[in-house]
Amino acid sequence: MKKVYTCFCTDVIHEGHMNVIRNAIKYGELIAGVLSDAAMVRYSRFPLVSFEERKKLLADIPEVNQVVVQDDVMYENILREIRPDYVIHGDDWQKGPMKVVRQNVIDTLAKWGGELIEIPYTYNEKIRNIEAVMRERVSMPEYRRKRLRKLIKLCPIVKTLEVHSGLTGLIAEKTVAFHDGEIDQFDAMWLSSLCDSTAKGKPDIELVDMSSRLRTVDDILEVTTKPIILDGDTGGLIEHFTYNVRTLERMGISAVIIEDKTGLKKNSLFGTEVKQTQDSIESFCEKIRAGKRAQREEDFMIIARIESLILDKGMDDALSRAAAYVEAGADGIMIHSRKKEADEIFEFCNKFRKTDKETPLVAVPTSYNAVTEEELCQHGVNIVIYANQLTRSAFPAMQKTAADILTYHRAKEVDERLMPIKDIITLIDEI
Ligand code: SPV
Ligand code: MG
Repeated sequence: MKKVYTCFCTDVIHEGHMNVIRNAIKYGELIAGVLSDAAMVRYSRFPLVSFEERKKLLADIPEVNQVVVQDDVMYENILREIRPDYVIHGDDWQKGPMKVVRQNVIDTLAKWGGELIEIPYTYNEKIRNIEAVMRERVSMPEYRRKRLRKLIKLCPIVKTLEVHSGLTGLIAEKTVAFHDGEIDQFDAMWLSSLCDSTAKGKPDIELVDMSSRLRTVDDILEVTTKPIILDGDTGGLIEHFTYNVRTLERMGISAVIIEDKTGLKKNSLFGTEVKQTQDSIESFCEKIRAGKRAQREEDFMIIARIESLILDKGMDDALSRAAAYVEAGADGIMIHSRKKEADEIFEFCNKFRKTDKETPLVAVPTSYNAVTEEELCQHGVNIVIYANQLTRSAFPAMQKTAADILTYHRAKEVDERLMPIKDIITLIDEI
């Protein structure tokens, strides 16, 4: 009997999947792969039902002979193990990001003369509706909010990109990259105070108030599904912070990060060039405790951001604050640095991890940007935030375009480097 392999990356089995299955069994006995949760979040879909349920979904189909776990988006390892005569898949992966995965299947099967069979992808109104409902569901507050905690467990490091508008939200949501045979995308979004303020042409001094920040949050929520970490600045007055915690939870925000500064907040990357006052440990712990008391849902996270290294207060101060903030109930610690090298971040993480193996650590490698995700991960960092790179890339591009139009008194010279109109109008999905 010939062996046929197909892999599923889905929370529901619909008639499109059944069509693949019915075709598969014409070629031999069917082995169905179920993509692991960790692989599923690497590309395309965040699972809505548990891995066990997804496995059972396949095992319950009479035509399926055996169910195996596929740990990688790429098929190579599982195919080497099973050595199927055929892999069967819908022809929808011939275009778009999945074509790299398709090529990986073709190359691997060629090693033993196996064959890829592609059948026309079933795409009707009913399937379109099922997929739209699933997509909608992942964006709902109760699903989105808890997704960050799940990602911390599933991913070696949660890759988080700055967003400050619906458009930048779409970029964080949809960008997929291939490198060294790997497919990758961002896991979460960081709603930076610096970039949100900059987009509004305002300084990063808590001048853009929470109502305005929440407008931005809403724009992003409307067009994305990935979890949001909100830069909560100092958290403001305790009475305001507790109120905001509830609002953020209700909206489906996964985490707020508040920094231990007080008075007029200035951006951390100014360091000691400007006057910045660190809050006392007691007062900041009180803010954390009040926030945790106000919170209604367990999955929401309040992450404490330590500014000791930014303000040259030393490593011991940073470490004792970290311990105190965790004791007060912080669900994570963000340690910030404005050094060019990652040494002080590594030192902090190593020392922190000696006594605390669990509390998630967050790093923002803006100034120490040569550090790799792998290095951060090796030092116990759970979340990496690329805090402002989209804003910093868009700004000079727009300035240059404006200056060139003024210089040439027409738009022809700038047009070559612009996104075609056709592309920009198809960038946004219609419902
Ligand atoms: C932000 O992005 O607004 C931050 C990070 O708070 S930093 O700008 O590095 O202070
Ligand atoms: Mg900020």
